Amino acid sequence: MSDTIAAIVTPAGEGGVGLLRISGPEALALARGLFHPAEAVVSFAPSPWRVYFGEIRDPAGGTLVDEVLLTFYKAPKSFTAEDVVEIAAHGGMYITSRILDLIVGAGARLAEPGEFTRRAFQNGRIDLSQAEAVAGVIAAQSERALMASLDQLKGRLSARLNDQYERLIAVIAQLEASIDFPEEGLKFQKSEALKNDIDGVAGEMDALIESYRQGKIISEGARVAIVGKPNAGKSSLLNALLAEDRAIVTPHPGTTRDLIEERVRIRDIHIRIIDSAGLRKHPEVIEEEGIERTRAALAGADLALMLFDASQPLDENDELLLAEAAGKKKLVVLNKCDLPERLDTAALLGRLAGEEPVRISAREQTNLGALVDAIHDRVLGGEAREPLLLTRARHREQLVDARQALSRAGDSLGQGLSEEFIALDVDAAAQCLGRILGKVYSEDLLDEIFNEFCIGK
Ligand SMILES: Nc1nc2c(ncn2[C@@H]2O[C@H](COP(=O)(O)OP(=O)(O)OP(=O)(O)O)[C@@H](O)[C@H]2O)c(=O)[nH]1
Ligand SMILES: [Mg+2]
Repeated sequence: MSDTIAAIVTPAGEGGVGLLRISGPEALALARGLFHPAEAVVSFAPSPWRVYFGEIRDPAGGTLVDEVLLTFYKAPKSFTAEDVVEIAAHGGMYITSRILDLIVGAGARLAEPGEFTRRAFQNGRIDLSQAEAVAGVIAAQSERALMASLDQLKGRLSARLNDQYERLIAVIAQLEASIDFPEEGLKFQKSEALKNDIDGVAGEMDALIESYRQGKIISEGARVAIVGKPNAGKSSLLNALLAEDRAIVTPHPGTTRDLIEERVRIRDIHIRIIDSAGLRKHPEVIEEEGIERTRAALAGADLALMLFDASQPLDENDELLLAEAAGKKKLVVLNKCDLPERLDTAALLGRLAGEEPVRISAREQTNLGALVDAIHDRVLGGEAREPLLLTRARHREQLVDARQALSRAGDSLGQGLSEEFIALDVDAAAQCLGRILGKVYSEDLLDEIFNEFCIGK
């Protein structure tokens, strides 16, 4: 039997409305001690899911605290699947905390971060991936991020994972049937069918795992580092993208010495864009530290904007850039296209096989639209083949483990190893799916997940 918890669920501060939530077996009894409906009744017995207007009064002395609206949600049709009372008061810090004090004084306990959602999970109203999606929905900063989390909250991801789970359980059942009747063994046909079942699930898992890259960028944003030799126009480009004079621009190479990080929004993606010190083969002492920071920024970036000065021939500093950015996901940008071209672009592109450059002038702000489109496409890396997006590292980790277990199972099957052996790996994969969905969980894991939540959620 759980106790009754309460919290202010709207953010701290002043606003039109401040909402308090009470959840647990005593929710209604507690509220009845404090709430006095406007329509005189002998004993207040609210119908569930209806809104009542009235007053909160301090039971000790009967002083008026606020005029409020009260709603009673009867279990199990409530956020937590327990009895819930919500009180909409005026949104003031003093008023809401005063009402919360009264509720606690009447016997409720202060809710911990995420505890309402945790109860919704523990009472079986939602599974664990749906509970996590609540945090994603609240944190969403764009339409796509919201859609990805709503898909999870509405159970589309759960439905898919549950389906995979059931299919793996069916495979295990077949394997066990063979274990029980060893004289028959795993007939060739049956083994082929099992292999197909396992491969089918594994293929779906691959697509989901792959979707995490996009899901993460959509929900958390991407880091884009502008890198190039001194004077290539990196700071000018940062300023052009921000549409403000953020970074100092001078004709002297070596102007920027430290990292400058700013946020821009490119369509529906949040980007942290980083301007850096120019890469120079023979830096002055004071530049060395800056170049080290450029390297660090490059290492941590999801995309390197490789900036070349098209009005100058390729030099040793450009060579350094080519070496430093090798193996990075990149977008090649040719700057200063307002000046006569002196860069041998054909030779350069020959060394950057497959890269499609964008020609701009950061100073004249030409072709920035095409650059922005290219950044967007490159960061997202094309349309995902999977419409559902994974957005949580925890889900991805479990799927990767599940996928590996299925590979082992497939190999064992191919080698004709014993059914017990194969079943063990298929079971391990199913357990991973179970951990995403919360079929299996530890209190520690729940603590970790719900501590990320705010109080009142
Ligand atoms: N003509 C022309 N000049 C540009 C363009 N972009 C930048 N410049 C000029 O190039 C010089 C260097 O520009 P910055 O933006 O400071 O270059 P940077 O890459 O940040 O240089 P460092 O910080 O020293 O590494 C300045 O005089 C700019 O006005 C451009 O598109 N066309
Ligand atoms: Mg600069």
